[in-house]
Amino acid sequence: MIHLPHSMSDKTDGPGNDTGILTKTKTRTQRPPMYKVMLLNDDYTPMEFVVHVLERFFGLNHAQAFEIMLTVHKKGLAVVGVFSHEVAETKVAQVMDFARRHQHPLQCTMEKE
Ligand code: TYC
Repeated sequence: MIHLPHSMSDKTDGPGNDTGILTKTKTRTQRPPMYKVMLLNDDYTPMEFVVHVLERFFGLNHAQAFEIMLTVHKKGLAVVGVFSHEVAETKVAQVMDFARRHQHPLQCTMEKE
């Protein structure tokens, strides 16, 4: 009994051509694409508001949130997390809506990794 790697499967050579010979077909397991969610700097959104956003929507503790906020402030942007497409879209929408409701120009975007 020959043990096949997980990426190989046995199949017959097909309908109308079934000789009973088993052929080995290589398969590739696809991981779903992941998306970076980023915060962008601006001159008007208060630092405390950005820290609050990072705690509230990204589950960061106060020290982590403050550090990322400072990185955005100094460098212009920072990745705040990496998520599936659906989760990334939800985070971006939540942040954009929360910023708009508080009349801050804070921008949050996503980008394929
Ligand atoms: N630059 C803003 C200030 O000086 C603070 C800030 C940080 C704004 C991060 C947006 O994503 C941001 N008040």
